[in-house]
Amino acid sequence: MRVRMTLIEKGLPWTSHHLDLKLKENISDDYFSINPNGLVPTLVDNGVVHIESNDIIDYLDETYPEPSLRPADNEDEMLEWLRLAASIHVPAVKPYVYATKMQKKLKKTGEEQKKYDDLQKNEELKKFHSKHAGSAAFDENDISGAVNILDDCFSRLERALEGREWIMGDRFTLADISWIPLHFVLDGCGYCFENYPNVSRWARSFHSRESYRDGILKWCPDFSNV
Ligand SMILES: N[C@@H](CCC(=O)N[C@@H](CS)C(=O)NCC(=O)O)C(=O)O
Repeated sequence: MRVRMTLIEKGLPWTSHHLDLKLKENISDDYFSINPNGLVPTLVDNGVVHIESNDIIDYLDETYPEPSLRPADNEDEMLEWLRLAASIHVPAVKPYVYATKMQKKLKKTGEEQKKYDDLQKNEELKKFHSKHAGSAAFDENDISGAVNILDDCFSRLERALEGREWIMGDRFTLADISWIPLHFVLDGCGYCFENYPNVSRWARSFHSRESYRDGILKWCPDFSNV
């Protein structure tokens, strides 16, 4: 979602190779040879492979500078928002999404699990996925642990958006692109945004952007229905 939004905002052409995670299309020798974590997205640009969505959007904005998706100053603060989004992915976002919605839909067969365990070398991801392997399951504790972290982050975002249209001020930047998919996905999983009026106003603003419609909704009209 982040990468598509960035490509659209910058008017860059790309070829999509969509992987269906429910069909475990990411669990293959071919895909792990491109992305050693077996995660989407991956960008191949001029024959060079790029992984990690927050790094990819930063790379795209550095490499194809116009129109710029950085603030005129205070770039460090913008990059801090990207780092924060990346840092909560495995500790909070994934557990919340799996515990509330996806674990049954993404359950691996014994054979798929074996293939995954052979291919996956990243210990953090191995540990994460072992929590819904076989008869194991994410539970209420996973949800409450995740919610504590998410509440901290969205309280921070709420303060940052006080009196601002976008996270960095007047200009729409990579900080917004980094956090929009989190809002979309978590909202679809039932995370409550009621206590965050500034975040809700920000969401109303990004809902009218072409990059949101074509980079997110076109591919996934409603995350609560996936
Ligand atoms: N830190 C990674 C996280 C990517 C990620 O977790 N992608 C999910 C889909 S949103 C995925 O590929 N899940 C499959 C899996 O966990 O095996 C990034 O931002 O690129």
